[in-house]
Amino acid sequence: MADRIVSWHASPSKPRYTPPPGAIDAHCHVFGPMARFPFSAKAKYLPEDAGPDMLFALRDHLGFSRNVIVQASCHGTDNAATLDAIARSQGRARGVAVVDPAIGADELAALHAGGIRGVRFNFLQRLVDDAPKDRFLEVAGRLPAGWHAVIYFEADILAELRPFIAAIPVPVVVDHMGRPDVGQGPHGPDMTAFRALLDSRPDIWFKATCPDRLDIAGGDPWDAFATAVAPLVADYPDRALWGTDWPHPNMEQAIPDDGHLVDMIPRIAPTAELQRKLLVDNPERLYWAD
Ligand code: 0GY
Repeated sequence: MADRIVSWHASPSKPRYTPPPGAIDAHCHVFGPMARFPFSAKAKYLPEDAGPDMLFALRDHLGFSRNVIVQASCHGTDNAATLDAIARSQGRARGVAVVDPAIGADELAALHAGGIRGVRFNFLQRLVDDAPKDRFLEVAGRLPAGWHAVIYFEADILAELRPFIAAIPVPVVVDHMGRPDVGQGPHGPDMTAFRALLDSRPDIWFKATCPDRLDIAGGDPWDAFATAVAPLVADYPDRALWGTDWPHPNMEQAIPDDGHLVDMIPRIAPTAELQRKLLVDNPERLYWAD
């Protein structure tokens, strides 16, 4: 296998923006440590260790209070590293698991006890070997009460996924807004299609995340991202979440400064009320309801 990848900034700046008390970074991951939590044999990338101590130090440095840790594809369906990080957080982290759809009720209950509140269905071919919609729907019908499905896809397959998304029997959270081309602007074809999806169900949420992935052409300070995403947050203020995406899987080429990512928040959510919804109220409803 190839060398292990470092995809995170060595010394992120201190953001100028101060998040509100209780703020939640609702999209981040942990990698390993590999000696305790080996990566999946099917992993498409092999990262260096980026464990809970690093994550919690970053949380404090950026002025956040809590994390939602999303199981990264490099750990496959073994959620041990994510659960270990949640267990070490002293109640300040919850998580999203990736499961074998054949998972049983006892195992789902154990994940719930460990702080998991959703499952992730990943449709990116560069990250996973297969994405069986029928099996995803079957397990989505058996999730513990209060859970949701997180889906990760790119804009070019949104139309094809619409019947699948319509059939998901629990609330849906879309990672990185389904990766629109933000260069098209707030009312380009990708954002228009995404708004149509949001309008199709009242319980579809989205992560207004990853300017570093979606605005590669523009780059930091990611003006095109701000221009395209601020109207979406304004129009759907009760359904937006925010996260760093640390440790930025696969972002070897243009590793973002996490302090700069935090400084994008007032550009996509310009009022204190919007910021409070984005960073506290909305993720609390999804992850800390019980
Ligand atoms: C992200 C994005 C990516 C990777 C993963 O689970 C993962 O490996 O989510 C990606 O490469 O686009 O949200 O972390």
